[in-house]
Amino acid sequence: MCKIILPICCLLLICCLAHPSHGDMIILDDFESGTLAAWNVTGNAWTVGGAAGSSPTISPFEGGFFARSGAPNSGGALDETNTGIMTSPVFHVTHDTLEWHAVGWSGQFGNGLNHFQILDSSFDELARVDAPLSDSWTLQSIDLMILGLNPGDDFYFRATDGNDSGGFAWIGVDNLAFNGNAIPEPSTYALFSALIVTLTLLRRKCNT
Ligand SMILES: [Ca+2]
Ligand SMILES: [Ca+2]
Repeated sequence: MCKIILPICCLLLICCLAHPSHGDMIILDDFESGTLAAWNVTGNAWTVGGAAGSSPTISPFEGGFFARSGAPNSGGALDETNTGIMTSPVFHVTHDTLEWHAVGWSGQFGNGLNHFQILDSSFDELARVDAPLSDSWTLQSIDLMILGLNPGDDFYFRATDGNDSGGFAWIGVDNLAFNGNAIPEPSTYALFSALIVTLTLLRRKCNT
């Protein structure tokens, strides 16, 4: 019996330990699908595009596409006067850090109208990050644990363009991702503990 149960327990233990570790990046959306079909979009600002149609040229941070609310000095669907909100599908906390690359403006000196938010499962705001006020991509990072979220909790990411001015009135986002430390759900810790206890008892029994 020991020859069967001991290897099984060891295998399960290895599976627990194989959980993603520090430094793993889990991309939630890099917008390479070319659409916002998975997102809830209101208003007329948000589209997914590439480098074309803007001056200065804003290229995606990664790949061929990023989400943008208008584009600098463009018209029509990419006009900076457009406003709107895009809200992510529900995400579940698996890492302690959420990060994304942001670009764009909210007035030349910052007026808070264009911003990013982390929302809880009831769509209440947990954190707000203003537009970076730059044509260059800027890494944004938030510790989800500090916001009071726990492993497995639902949350949403929202990008809002509320600025209808003719200039310095657009933002963009690319590579929304988990990073930092993986944080297993409580059930994983419970399984890990149970396996340690079982292995210890089995080793004692098998050695007698
Ligand atoms: Ca991309
Ligand atoms: Ca705008």
